[in-house]
Amino acid sequence: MSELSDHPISASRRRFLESAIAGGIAATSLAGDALAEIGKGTENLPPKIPEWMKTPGDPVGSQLYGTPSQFEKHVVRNVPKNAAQMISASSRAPLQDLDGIITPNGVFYERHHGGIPNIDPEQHRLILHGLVEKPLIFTMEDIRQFPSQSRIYFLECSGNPTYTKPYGKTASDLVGLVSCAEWTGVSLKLVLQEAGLKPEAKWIVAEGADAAAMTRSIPIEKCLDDAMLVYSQNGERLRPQQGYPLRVFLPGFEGNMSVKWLRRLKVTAEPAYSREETSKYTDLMADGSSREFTFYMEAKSIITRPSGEQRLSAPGFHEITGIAWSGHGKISRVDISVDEGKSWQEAQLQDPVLTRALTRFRFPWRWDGKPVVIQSRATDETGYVQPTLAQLIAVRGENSFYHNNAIWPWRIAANGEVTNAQV
Ligand SMILES: Nc1nc2c(c(=O)[nH]1)N[C@H]1C(S)=C(S)[C@@H](COP(=O)(O)O)O[C@H]1N2
Ligand SMILES: [Mo]
Repeated sequence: MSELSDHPISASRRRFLESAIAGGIAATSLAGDALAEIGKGTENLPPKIPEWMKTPGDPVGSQLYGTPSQFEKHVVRNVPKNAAQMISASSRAPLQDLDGIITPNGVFYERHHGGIPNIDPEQHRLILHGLVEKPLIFTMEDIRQFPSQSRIYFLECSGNPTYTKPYGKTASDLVGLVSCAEWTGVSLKLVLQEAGLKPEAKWIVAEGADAAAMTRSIPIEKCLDDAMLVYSQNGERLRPQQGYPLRVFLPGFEGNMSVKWLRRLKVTAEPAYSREETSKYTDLMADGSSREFTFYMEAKSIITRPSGEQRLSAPGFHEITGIAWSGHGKISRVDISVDEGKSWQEAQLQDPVLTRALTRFRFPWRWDGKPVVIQSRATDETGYVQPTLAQLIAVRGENSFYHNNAIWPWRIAANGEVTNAQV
């Protein structure tokens, strides 16, 4: 309660919260002989002393690089079943098991087109050439000599989820190709100033040092705005999966453009029209034209708890919580519906609400035990409102593959089981 009451909330909202929670939490009362009852049949429950209190635990440093408790083994990346495609495939973050807005590095989503290269940073170089006054080649040490900056941003694949059915069962199946971290590196603008851009410079073609040599063209405006060259993630060096030792990071743009294992930046007058911006990462519209260079990830949200394959233990108080984000800036509000979208109520946004980062939302709710459909709808600071799947298809047709930012409803059955309500 103290966390909720730290926020400036209206008296009527406070009354709602208190009545929603009062008597609704599924804890066992300690009145009467309950304590003696609890301890029956096990050595570890009150009033007995649990076994882990009777001898000292493992020594300090018994794990030189810490890992989660053995009881959290299920909180891992969500990997597709088809092992044959693992070289060009993706794994998803276990969104339904995570709290807050930062994705731990070990479960950050992955998308690789040619596997994960094993790069020795001593032997890695970044070449900057093309329409520049002074072509340059950098070692990792050179890159780290620039003034650094740290920023919290989400990264999302534009195929999250694709338009293609089936849509999957859990929050991770659906939109697990999004994660959020604190990124440290250098402003790309600063590095470009070192080389000096020629007046004709309009695009920068970034190339990865992976077996796919993945290549994307970035408009110069973005390169001179908030684009970064990143070498650290959540305080430690990038993981190999995330582009060690160096990647481009383009806040709010589709994940594909944040080229990992970055080896080359070529300044050009035209885009490269590489595979990843023609054959892939464009969308066929209903009239036969193609939407290309769909840079921005539009506002989106998902309820992560309760969500697919979870189960509400009993009627009573439940917090509805999830994440919202927008490539255009900050999330300004998230609304929740608990009646199949007929009416909406505003959720609380957890501080900090950062630009182009995940934002955590919370909504206190009392479940009456009847079947219900719950869903969240994000609005960003530009006023853009997250659409329903039907609204999205009405605008974009059925041939699209990327940029599905539809509202995602969950159905809760009378027995508490949560399933994907979007058939
Ligand atoms: N060199 C290179 N960069 C790449 C890719 C790749 O396969 N090779 N995949 C892209 C795609 S499609 C996405 S969504 C993001 C995924 O970044 P992550 O694996 O760190 O989550 O990286 C992008 N950068
Ligand atoms: Mo992607």
